[in-house]
Amino acid sequence: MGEKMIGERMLEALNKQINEELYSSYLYLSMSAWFESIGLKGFANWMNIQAKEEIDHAMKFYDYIISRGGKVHLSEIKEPPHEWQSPLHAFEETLKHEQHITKCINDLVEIAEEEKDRATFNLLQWFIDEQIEEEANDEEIINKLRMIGESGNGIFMLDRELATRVYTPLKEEK
Ligand code: OFO
Repeated sequence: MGEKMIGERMLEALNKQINEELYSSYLYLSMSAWFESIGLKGFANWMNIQAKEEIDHAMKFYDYIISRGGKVHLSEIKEPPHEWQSPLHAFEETLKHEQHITKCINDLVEIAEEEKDRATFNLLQWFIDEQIEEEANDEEIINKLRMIGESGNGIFMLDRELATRVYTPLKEEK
C-alpha cells in the first residue's frame, strides 16, 4: 500500500522549494561566470559544481513529489546578481543565501509536522544534514579569505585548491 497523496499545503510548499533550489543554482552559476570573468578558474569551478548540486536538490524534490503522486508546478526563476565586490563578498553572500535556505527547510519541517506527513518529514532530514555541511563549507572558505586578506599569492593558492573540487551526482553518494 502506498502513502496517501501529499496534502495541498505541503505540495505547494514543496513546489516553492523547487524554485528556491533552482534559484540557488542560478545564483551560483552567475557567481561562477563572474569568477571566470576575473580569471579565478578554481573559484569558478567550485561555484559551477555548487550550481549542479543545487539542480540535484531541485530534482530530489521534483522526483519526490512525483513519487507521491503529486503534481510538479514550476514557476519563474528570478534574475540573480551578476557582480560582487570581491571573492570574500561573493562567499559572504553565498553563506547568507544558504542561511535563508536553511530557514526554508526548517519551515518545511514545521509544515510536515503540522500536517503529520511522515514521508516528507523523512525526506527533509537529508536536507537538514546537507544544510549543515553547506554552511560549514562556506564558513571555511570565508575564514580562509579573511586570513588571506589582500594577498594575491593567497588568492592564487586558494584558487588552486578550489580547482580540485569534483562533482559527484547525488545518486552516487552513499
Ligand atoms: Fe545550497 O543547498 Fe540547496 O539550496
